[in-house]
Amino acid sequence: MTAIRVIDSHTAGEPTRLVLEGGPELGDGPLARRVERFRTQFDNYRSGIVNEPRGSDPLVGALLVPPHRPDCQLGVIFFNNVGYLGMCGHGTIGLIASLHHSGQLQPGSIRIDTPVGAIEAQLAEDGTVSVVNVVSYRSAHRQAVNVPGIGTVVGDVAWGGNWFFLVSEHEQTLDLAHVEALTDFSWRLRAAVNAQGYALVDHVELFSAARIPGAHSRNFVLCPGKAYDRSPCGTGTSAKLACLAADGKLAEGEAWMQESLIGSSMTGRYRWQDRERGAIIPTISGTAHVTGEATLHFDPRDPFCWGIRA
Ligand code: PYC
Repeated sequence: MTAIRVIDSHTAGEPTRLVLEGGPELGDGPLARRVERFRTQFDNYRSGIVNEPRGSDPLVGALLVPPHRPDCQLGVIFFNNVGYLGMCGHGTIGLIASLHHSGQLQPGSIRIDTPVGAIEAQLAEDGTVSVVNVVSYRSAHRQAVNVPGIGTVVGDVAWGGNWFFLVSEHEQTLDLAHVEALTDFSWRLRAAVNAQGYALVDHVELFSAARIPGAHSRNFVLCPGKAYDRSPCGTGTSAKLACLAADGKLAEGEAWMQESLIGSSMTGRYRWQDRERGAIIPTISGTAHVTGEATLHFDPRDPFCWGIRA
């Protein structure tokens, strides 16, 4: 019987399951290549760890692996209910809080290899985690997308470690009572964005006015597996920072507090990597709380041993 040791946490409401022991052996080489091995040879592990009956749709898994880049101390591959993520901001904050909880990490800085580049995480004495993310940028500005049954929606395409379509002009109400309508709108929008030439976009991010004190904006982020992000989404906030920087709406070093649909928050800042090209290096800060430690059992006699798949 396969046994996998995990630590569960949540970052601003969004859950992360860190695999400490018993995960698939992906060999060596660049992490982008190891994700392909995960996808093609061990996808049952992904599904068994995060899908029901052990997990849930919003749960993001984090597999610790040896780093490939020589300047990194750790490597991580993030995955969700339908596939794999390039990077995950809330997941990195959860990973650091979990390693601290288990006594494997003390306050300070650590460089982490991911499939989309090296990141740096800093754990402060008060438990705040700051993640210096991969270079982020906007690749398309004010794209008009024709969404069947909805009409024209205008938004930006941006990279923050995952691909996002970011929309500020819409008539949706960003609160928990409207999750179904938000999900339906964003899901249809994503299909239209993909059909209109942006095939890689797998996250949709809607914005509205902030509600909590100090926040600059509230968001709703629909993830690739149709679950919405309970946190403000670290990679989504990085993409937002890239758009704000490109529009001259946020200065280098200035704080941007992003509020989520559930009223939790993360704070982002950026510095220019290449101002001409609109490339920024974002830093996202937040906190995570450990919610459990467990050994997951995978019984081959269990018909749902490797998760319930759509
Ligand atoms: O925080 O970057 C993030 C994230 C991506 C998907 C869910 N959370």
